[in-house]
Amino acid sequence: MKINKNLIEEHNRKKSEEHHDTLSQLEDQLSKIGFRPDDVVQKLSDFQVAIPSWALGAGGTRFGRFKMGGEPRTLEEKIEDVGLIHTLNGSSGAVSLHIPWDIPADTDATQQQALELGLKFDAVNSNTFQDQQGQEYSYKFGSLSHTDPRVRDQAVAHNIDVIKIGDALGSKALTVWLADGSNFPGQQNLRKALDRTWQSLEDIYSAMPSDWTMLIEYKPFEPNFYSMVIPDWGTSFLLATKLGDRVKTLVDLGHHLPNTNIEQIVATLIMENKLGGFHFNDSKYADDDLTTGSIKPYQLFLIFCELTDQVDNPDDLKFSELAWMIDASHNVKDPLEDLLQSVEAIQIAYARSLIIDRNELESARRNNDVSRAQDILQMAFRTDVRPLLRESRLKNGAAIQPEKLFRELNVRENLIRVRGSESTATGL
Ligand code: LRH
Ligand code: MN
Repeated sequence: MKINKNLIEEHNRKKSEEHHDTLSQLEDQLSKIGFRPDDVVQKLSDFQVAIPSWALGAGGTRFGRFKMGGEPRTLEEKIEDVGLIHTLNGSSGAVSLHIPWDIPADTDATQQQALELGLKFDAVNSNTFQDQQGQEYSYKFGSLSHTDPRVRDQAVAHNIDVIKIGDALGSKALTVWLADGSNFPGQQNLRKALDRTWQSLEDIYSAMPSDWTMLIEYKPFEPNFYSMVIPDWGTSFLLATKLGDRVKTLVDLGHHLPNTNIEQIVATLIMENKLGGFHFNDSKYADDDLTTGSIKPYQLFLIFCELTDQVDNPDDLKFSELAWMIDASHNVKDPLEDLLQSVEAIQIAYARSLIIDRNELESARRNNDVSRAQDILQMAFRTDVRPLLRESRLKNGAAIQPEKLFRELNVRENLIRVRGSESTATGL
């Protein structure tokens, strides 16, 4: 389904007055405390969040999966849906593919379709956590860490194939997440498993084009429940440091044990120039893959506070070099609406972190004025920055209120009319 630009303009005309009222109020408020709202709006309109190709249908758990209706049945329909999200919010100009769930039959045609929708291809994801039809060796007991070199070679070859597909589409990064690990003490030689993983990653790294980046994603448990070969940021960081400059750590927000201080992990990775990007989502308990900002919006804000803290180190983090991606699974919400909400929540956290009075904050920190430091941070967190987001969407030719227009245009009903209520998307 394509959304005609006229429908966007008509929607914006209706919303324009209300929008400009709230915007000018916020602009006054921010100018009074020395901020240039236009700078924030510019940063927001330049900021694009990649949509995962595996999260455009209904997700599920082992306890059940409830069809959404109108789910994309092909890669072409998936890219169409990402294009639809991008048309509505102007901030989702990239798609992250998962191979083999989304192997393009014709990479030129796929790239052409994406181009027409204003989409690029962000990191491509390999998959050595499932066995494919006709696969010679099983990944039941691991892949890059497997005790059998034939299985490791098969997994390395798969990653190199994924790089080739990504390269043909213009992607510049490979995300490696391993389900490898063990379910019981004694099952695995932990050191040897990590050493084999390192060797295998080295083989993949040496096959990577010189302008590509490898993103190593860590996870403490699931689908293994005693040990994972890459369980935490430290192990990912260790491998990235041992392998080379173009290997970085990918932070999936759902891949942390309860109460982990993720913003501190991000701060450390930035300091070591080893932060490669994010899989944004939210969680209450485990890798729940819920809507970003739906459970812990303050944590998301604190993560962006570290990302935009460039007072004393202006050039240590180039936003354009990081992979900003969502990784979610939609069990009860409409996937497209859920993704619109996630992008909005990420932009809100980003914008709030850009209106922190950094000089005041640093002086409070230097003087150990703890309460003042918290007040400065929370002043920004308590600011409703949505008028800036709306203005950045206007700037990008998108809808002032994408979620509202999504509903007004009955997008899901239209997709069900075209694709049927039983259509099922590949992915999680
Ligand atoms: C693992 C993970 C990883 C994927 C998958 C879809 O939990 O976060 O990023 O490949 O989800
Ligand atoms: Mn992930």
